[in-house]
Amino acid sequence: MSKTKNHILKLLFENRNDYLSGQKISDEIGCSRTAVWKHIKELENEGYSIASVHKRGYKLIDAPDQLSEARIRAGLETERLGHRLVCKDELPSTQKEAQHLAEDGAEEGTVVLAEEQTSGRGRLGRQWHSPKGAGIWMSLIIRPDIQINKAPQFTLLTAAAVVKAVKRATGLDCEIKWPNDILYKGKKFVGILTECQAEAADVKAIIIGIGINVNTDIEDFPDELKDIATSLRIEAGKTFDRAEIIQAILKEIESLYKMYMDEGFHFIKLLWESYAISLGKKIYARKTNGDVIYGLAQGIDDEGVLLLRDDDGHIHKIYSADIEL
Ligand code: BT5
Repeated sequence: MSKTKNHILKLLFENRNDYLSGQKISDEIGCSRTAVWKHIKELENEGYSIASVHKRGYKLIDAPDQLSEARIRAGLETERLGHRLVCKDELPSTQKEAQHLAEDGAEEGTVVLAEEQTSGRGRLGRQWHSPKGAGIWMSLIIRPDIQINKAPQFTLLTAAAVVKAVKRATGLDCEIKWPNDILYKGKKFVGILTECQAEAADVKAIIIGIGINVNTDIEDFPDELKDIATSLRIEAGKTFDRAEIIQAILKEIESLYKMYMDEGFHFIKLLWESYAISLGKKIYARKTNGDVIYGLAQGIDDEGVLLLRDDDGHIHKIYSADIEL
């Protein structure tokens, strides 16, 4: 979408309840009223419904459910995150795209979004099912000045932020399964993948991938996910505005990130623990090397590592595993 058209759309979204005169738009953007009119017509052809009333101007009535830059920016309350938004119809993986952008020096706060991912991925090369228009498939680049051993803390920070944001945007209370799953009534609807670019022990960039099933219907899931996955629409019985959820997530991540940089991991850890379902329960941890440890999930340590006490009282530090409750 051209820059001018994007700007007009942003103004329309920001003034959704009022008419905006053609003159005001052309003054703000610095183009002629005829050019404004032309862009409005183009937007209508793209599916936007815009009322146009003589002497009053234009008013946005309805917009296609599409994650455009203008739609997300209007109502975005962050200072830095989402400063740059890269919105694509289709990508193999937003994570891969964000990795490339970060290598090329993209600034902190850059967000990559796709309506559909053709090779969405989870941890350890697993697939992430990302059908068109049904969810939020996004990757955020941040550049905290930390050592690499602290990077896993950002998975927990993100999970806590997403739980808060989902509650704020939808009213639903969800829970975290260590380290990176967010569940509603035991079914997964969010996955988080945190990847790091580092030089020696210093973090250069953290790429936070977030996948959320928002308006997915049960028949959209492949058979192997039907019993274990869910979506906000399935649970709440209504369709949600994905842009509002993205805005809420970026805002919550920004505020926890600031808290983290000012005060360290302590408060994030407490917040995360308050949402965690596995703590205090006996669980199986299937480690990446295939070993399974059974024990009591005691808590997480200050680096976000899961502490599991086996029946002999031995404490295992679990860095990466799948948890079965
Ligand atoms: C994750 O991995 O849960 C991390 C998923 C991160 C996805 C985001 S989307 C934006 C960004 N771009 C990417 O390419 N990825 C990130 P893991 O813990 O390994 O879980 C993967 C497992 O979750 C799969 O093996 C399935 O069992 C299940 N799964 C796959 N797609 C799902 C979905 N849409 N909803 C629920 N569960 C799913």
